[in-house]
Amino acid sequence: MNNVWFSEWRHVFKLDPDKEISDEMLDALCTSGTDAIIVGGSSGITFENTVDLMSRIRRYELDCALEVTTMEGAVPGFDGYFVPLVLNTDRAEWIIGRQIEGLREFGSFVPWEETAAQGYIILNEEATAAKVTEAKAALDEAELISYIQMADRLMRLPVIYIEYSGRFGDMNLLKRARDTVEHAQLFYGGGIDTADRAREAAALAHTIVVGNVIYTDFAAAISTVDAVRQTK
Ligand code: 1GP
Repeated sequence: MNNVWFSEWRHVFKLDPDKEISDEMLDALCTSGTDAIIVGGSSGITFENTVDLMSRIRRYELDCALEVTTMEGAVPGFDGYFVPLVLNTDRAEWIIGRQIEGLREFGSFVPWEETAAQGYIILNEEATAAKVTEAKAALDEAELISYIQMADRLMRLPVIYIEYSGRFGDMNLLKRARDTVEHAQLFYGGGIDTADRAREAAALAHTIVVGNVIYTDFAAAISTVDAVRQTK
């Protein structure tokens, strides 16, 4: 794994600009010991709600990165930027098409040192991102390994993101992904809603991403931080 701005991250909270979060909750998240906050979501992202959330998080001393998924939500001022490429879709617009459009518009403003592509492999067909991108989520083990080899060895993407958003994933597949990855930092996200699940996923992925449970069971979300701290 390369030494990049996110290479030390083990635990990350993902906050959705389209969802409400109180100052008290944001304070608890940002002082929980998590390594970073990623701002991102699949719908309802605007310049205004993204700037608003960024400026509230920036009061705290932790990394805050934006996952750029729309032109409207491309906001300057974050510590880092991720550009997702959805690998397991046949629709080229989600692999490089929209990213090219974004670069035509904003290419000269991109802080390249703090910007990284994420190779998304979406494995929950019910996830909004899977529906929007028409991801082929039902990959078997052999197919998954081919995607990992493509992303890790051929494309040399810095991040491979195993995405089960909304559902806890198949840890056997995650293990195969981990066994296959040689260069990329392996992110896992999806359905981490207890300390045990956080521990299980963090034992395999380099970085785990905790999202939805923040909005449904806040205490459980906070408990995932310590759980990851206890794993290597
Ligand atoms: C979503 O991977 C993240 O992009 C986290 O998933 O919301 O299911 O925790 P959850």
